[in-house]
Amino acid sequence: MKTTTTISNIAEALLEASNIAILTHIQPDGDALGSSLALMLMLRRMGKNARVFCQDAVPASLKFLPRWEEVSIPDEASLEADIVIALDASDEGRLGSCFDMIKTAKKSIQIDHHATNSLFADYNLVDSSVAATGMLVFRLAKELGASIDKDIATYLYTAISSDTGNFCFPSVTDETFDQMAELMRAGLDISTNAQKLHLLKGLGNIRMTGSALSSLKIKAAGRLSSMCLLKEDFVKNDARIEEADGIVNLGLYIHGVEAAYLATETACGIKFNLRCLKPYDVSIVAQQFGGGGHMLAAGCTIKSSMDKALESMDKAMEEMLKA
Ligand SMILES: [Mn+2]
Repeated sequence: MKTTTTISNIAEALLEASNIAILTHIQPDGDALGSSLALMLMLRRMGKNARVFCQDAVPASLKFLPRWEEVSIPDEASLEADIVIALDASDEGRLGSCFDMIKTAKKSIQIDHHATNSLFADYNLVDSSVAATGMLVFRLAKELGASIDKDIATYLYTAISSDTGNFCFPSVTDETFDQMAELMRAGLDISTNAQKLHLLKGLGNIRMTGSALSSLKIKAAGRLSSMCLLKEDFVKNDARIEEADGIVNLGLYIHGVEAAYLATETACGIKFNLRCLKPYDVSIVAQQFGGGGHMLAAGCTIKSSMDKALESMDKAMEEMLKA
């Protein structure tokens, strides 16, 4: 039976276990890897055998985290664990190939902060009031009596800073800063880590940003911005498709703009990243073209020429802004 649990029950279970497998979600982000590596190191310092598993590789942008190379894909040895604990994964699908380890585990636990969590483990701690899974791992550290050192502080800072948009989202609370104060006392080098986490980009991303900005158009009386990237831009800039991630957000950082999109020419059609400010809802626009997402961030693909796709998208976004 699926049941909800508490931080103290999880701490108790972990203290009794010797072999612990920590799992996190596909396409791991700062919260996923920061939370997982923090828990791994705490448990190892207590003499436990703890490992971190993830279906996908650590992205280059997070390779500043100590021990990132110890994150592995599920293997034979991973099935020996007394406890399998998933972090920051909202549902079975998000765990990818790691979900098999939940299915075969002697005991499975999860800690997460997504309101939509499907409670897939035997014991589930889901608290959507916190900004990051890292904040729940911090509470767990207190419960375990684990001391927080500089590396654990780096991991938890990465988790919390990633999921709060560097402490800008409405999910930030006084507890966020209480935890941060303790991380600072543990020796966190906030400026070096903030630079690595939020400022440093790959050369391909910077060049693609230049190409996207040079295509910028302002429409709908200044309320809509659009950018587009062609296959030849990727070739010219020697950039991979994922190096265009995040560029769409720049379109919203203009006074007066309430909605923005980035159109990217791909092998399967014109891919659109859509963004807007409240009270608008770009997920409805994305759905009109067979895509989906969230209210303020969504995406879809239109199978047509760039010109036709841009025309359809301009019309749909302008309709949204009229409503
Ligand atoms: Mn998260």
